Order: sequence, then C-alpha cells, then structure tokens
Amino acid sequence: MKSLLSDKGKKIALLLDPDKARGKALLNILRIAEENGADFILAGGSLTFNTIDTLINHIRENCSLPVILFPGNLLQLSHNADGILLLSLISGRNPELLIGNHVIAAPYLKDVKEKLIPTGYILISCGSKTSVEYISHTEAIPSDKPGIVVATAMAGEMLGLKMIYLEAGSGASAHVPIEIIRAVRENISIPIAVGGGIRNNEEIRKIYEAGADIIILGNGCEKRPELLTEACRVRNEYK
Ligand code: 1GP
Repeated sequence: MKSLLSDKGKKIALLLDPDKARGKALLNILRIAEENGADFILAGGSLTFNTIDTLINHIRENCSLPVILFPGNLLQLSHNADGILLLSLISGRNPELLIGNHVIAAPYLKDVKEKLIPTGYILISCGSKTSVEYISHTEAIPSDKPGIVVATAMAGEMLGLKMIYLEAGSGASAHVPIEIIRAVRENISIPIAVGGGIRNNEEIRKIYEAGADIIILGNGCEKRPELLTEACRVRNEYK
C-alpha cells in the first residue's frame, strides 16, 4: 500500500459500489480494468444493501488488481481488502466522521494497520446535493471558495494525513473545478485524488495537468465502460 503513495506516477482507480456492481456488467468492467492496467479498484458507497465482502470476493475471483476500501460507514470495513482509505471528512464538522468512527474502528483495524491510508476527504459542492452530504450531515465547501479548500487540504497535510481526496460526489453534474485542483496542488505535497462527475478523456487530461495524482471513476464507467479504457490510455501518456 505504501507504494501506492510513494510512486509518483498518475493513477486510475475504478470505484465499484457493492449495490450496483454485479452480474455481467461487473465482469465486463473488471475485464476492462485488468486488460488496460487500471491501478486499483476502490470498493464502497454511501449506503449499501450488500456486504463489502461479497463485492471483494467477486473482484478477487475475476481480477488481479488491488482492492482498496472506500468505506462509506463502519459496516464497510473488512480485513480482506489490500488497502483501506482511513477517511476523515475534513470539509465537514461532524465529529463522528472526524474522530468518533475512527475510535470505534481502531480495535478492529489494529491487525491491518499496514493497509491503512489516512486520507483527508474533502467534499466540494459541484451542483446538486450529494448522497455524502445528506448521509454525513455535513456541508460541502462551495466550489467558488478555493481558499477554503486549500486551507482545509493544508490542515490535513499538517495533521499528518497521507492523501487528500477532492470529491464532487458520485454522479455529480460537474467534476471538481480545475482551479481548485491546481490551487491545492500548489499548496500541499501529499498525493491528491480527484473523483466525482468525471466523464471523458478531456476532463481526465485537464485534471491530471492541474496536479491530480489519482483519478477515481465510478458512474461514468457504469454508463460507458469504454471510459475506463480511454482513461488508462490518458494515464499512460504520463508514464
Ligand atoms: C464518488 O468520486 C467518486 O465517490 C466517483 O464519482 O461516480 O461520479 O464517478 P462518480
């Protein structure tokens, strides 16, 4: 897991939601991810009816890429993944998502400490209200306030977090603004992941150029699986 962060190259991650990823569509997107060398699979969602272990097992049976948890809540923790984003929702002021849940999870995570990636999760308002906002009882940072996003990311780095995730929300009508990504890149040195509302290779290229290290694709690949092929091709231009 440490190499995921120490290796400076650009990366593509496919986000799979335990409720949506199933059947032939799941097999197809896993095949595309494997064939095109996506860097890893993220597994998780805001609210899930299916267990995370069911999804991890399906991925393992059909694909050799690393599986990293992106837990929407404590029920989505598992020892069976290769890595776990230990998320702190630092754009919000809900103490449960800043430290409360971490206290509850700590004894469970004790034996898989080497898999943890402490991540500052920053939700940015990019249109309509997202599931994360509703479920987390937090307010997203307005997209026209880059200074607040930058200061939040800086604080996360100063607190010792190892990665910043700039999130527009799953299915957002627009991705995180380029000027925000650029401003954050100029002010922190830890890896930056960007996700939410990314739909084509022009956007992917601009997001990389602005300084993102990892691009996370979910809905876009569900609707149009070839997006993953295109995304990996753009990433390869940076190798
Ligand atoms: C959501 O950032 C991810 O947490 C991915 O978003 O589903 O909009 O690609 P999309």
